[in-house]
Amino acid sequence: MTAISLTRFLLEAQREHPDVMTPDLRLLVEVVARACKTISNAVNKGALGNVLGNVGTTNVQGEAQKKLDVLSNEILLEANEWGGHLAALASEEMDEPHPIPNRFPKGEYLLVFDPLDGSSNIDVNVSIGTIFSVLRCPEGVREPTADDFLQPGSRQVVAGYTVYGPSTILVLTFGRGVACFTLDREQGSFVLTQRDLRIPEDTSEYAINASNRRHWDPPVQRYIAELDAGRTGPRGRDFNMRWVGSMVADVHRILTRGGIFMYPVDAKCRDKGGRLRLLYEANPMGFIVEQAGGAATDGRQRILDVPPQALHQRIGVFLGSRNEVERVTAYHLGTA
Ligand code: AHM
Ligand code: MG
Repeated sequence: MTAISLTRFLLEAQREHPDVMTPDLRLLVEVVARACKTISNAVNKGALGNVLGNVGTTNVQGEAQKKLDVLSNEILLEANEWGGHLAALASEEMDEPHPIPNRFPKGEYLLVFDPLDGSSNIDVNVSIGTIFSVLRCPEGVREPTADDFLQPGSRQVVAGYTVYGPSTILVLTFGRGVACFTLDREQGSFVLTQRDLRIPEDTSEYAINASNRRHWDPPVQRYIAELDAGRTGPRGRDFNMRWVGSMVADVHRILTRGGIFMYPVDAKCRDKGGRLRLLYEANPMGFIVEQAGGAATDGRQRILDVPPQALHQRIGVFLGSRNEVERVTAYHLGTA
């Protein structure tokens, strides 16, 4: 069978779904994928590329920036500035949106990303990745500001993530299911390796940072206690726990074999609104998970329906296998 490259996949998508996959959107995805190949190469070189360690600065969230965080951000900015497909970019690593320089044409899309997710895993050779989300620039807006990015996740036109792991993979949705591509390093191109990823509705695997247990709210305490009680508890079966600490890797496991991923708002992070960010973590992952048949809530409502108030807003996250996400959401709502 002939291998289907990302380029071919996108061209075919453009023919089949011209209403969504416009030529500019196709170019945008290709440019992001190309930038991710460059990031993948830098990650792969590791200590040999002198890319490990901190730069000595903090980002808008007050987190220490790693060399690879900053480098990945620059790679994505430079790749996306000149193509004419974007109106502006925003990133976890920048306080404010990055305008397209005046010397370049502007397009109708907004790109928002976490250039390198799983920062705490960079220096220890554990999987990390890039998360991105594409929105339409509001009509008539020539100089987008942060406010123009504040659109609910249901308005995303594309979402994707990469995992720089044993192999580099790219997972993508444009609202017509989820496809997975694997980087063929010899050819230098992403090759389609799975169409229509589906998350099983039921699962016996969960992911949560259990060191926060003492900070959890009662609905999360109850849900996890029931899972941990195993076969002799109310759930009547044993559950297994996995926590990579890189959302991209934890979500990819769930896309592959099911599971539920949780980062609830708890007493430790309540003043910040949560741990994970809405626009470039929860929304793109929520879109992908829903497109694969799973569910994504903040504990009470669908993540994609939450109207953002700020570019770097945080939110509680419960996503993955539908029946488990619905159960823990019902515990929060008091309906179960
Ligand atoms: P980052 O974008 O700065 O890397 O932070 C997000 C990451 C997620 O990938 C992961 O799920 C979470 O932070 C891990 O948090 P913890 O440190 O509680 O394990
Ligand atoms: Mg992140």
